[in-house]
Amino acid sequence: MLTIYSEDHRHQDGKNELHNGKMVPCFEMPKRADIILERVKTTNLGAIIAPDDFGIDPILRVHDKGFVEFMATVWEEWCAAGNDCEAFANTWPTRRLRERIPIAIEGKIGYYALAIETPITSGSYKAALSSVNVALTGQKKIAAGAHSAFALCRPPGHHAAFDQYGGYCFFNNAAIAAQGFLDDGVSKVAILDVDFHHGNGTQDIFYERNDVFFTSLHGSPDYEFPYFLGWDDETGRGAGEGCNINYPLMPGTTFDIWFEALRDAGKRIKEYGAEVLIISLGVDTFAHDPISSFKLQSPDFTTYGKYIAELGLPTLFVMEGGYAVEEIGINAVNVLQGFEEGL
Ligand code: Q9C
Ligand code: ZN
Repeated sequence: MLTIYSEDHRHQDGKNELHNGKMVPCFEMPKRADIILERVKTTNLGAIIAPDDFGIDPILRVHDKGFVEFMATVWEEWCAAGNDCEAFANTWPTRRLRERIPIAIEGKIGYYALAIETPITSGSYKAALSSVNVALTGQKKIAAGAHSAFALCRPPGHHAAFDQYGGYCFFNNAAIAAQGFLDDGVSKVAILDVDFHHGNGTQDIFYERNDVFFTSLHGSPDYEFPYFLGWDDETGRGAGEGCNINYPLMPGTTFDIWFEALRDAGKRIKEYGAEVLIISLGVDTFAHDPISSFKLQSPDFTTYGKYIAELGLPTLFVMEGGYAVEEIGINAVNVLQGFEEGL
């Protein structure tokens, strides 16, 4: 399987976040991509190529223009306002406040942020653009006839909504790739999100559409980030009714329960009639992930990769979360090797 990778991910390198009452180093760190790349190499998964540059037009197909402009300029405005730390929000348009975009950067960042844990730094925009290019390069390879590709995206993307960043995500790489397939002539795309967290951003982007089917297995929002979306009564709206399926699962969920939900999701993808599949590949379902609570073991990733291949669809793997850094390469590449075994 071909891997697409860019060194530019390094430009996103935040310092700290709050976890269990302590400031700790950001879980979403450059080493994550380094370890995955190393595993791709040591397992001889296949060729590794650098992405092409697609500019911002494909991003504007799924994200708000004002939001993309904000991402391009936030660091400069943050510094111009006299801040000398990483940029993060401290005020939000919560219930009964107005959703009007402030001029001052302190207000604007609250308007566009969905959470506080994702630091914006001088290199965030550059890293986010490179991650989009990685996903789109994989998408183009598949559009040109490849059966699969691995977009080693970093920073991740599935929490990024139409006009919001957060949850370590800036632009929604998987959603941009899905739109890329549609723009290249595919009529039905499925996105299967196996990250531990609900893919709220992807759901948001396609909620009222029937050309992209979105399904996500994740820790129940009663207990887990992003907390405010991801229940099983969210099934899509308008033309999109029936094209969104969530599997909220209890903390402590083991592989047998998880895999049963995955097989149900796979069945729904087949029923929908998808022509292409995108996997939002988070491996934070691993038992030893420091911020998650599912119980998958490393060999389980191979098992489910093999099942994904049995769906028989051209498949683009887009890297999302996974914070047990030492094992992230084994777990991610196990899915890809399982997929190749299942062909
Ligand atoms: N105490 C992805 O996996 N909250 N994002 C962490 C830790 C944010 C995860 C709380 C988790 C975001 C792509
Ligand atoms: Zn996650």
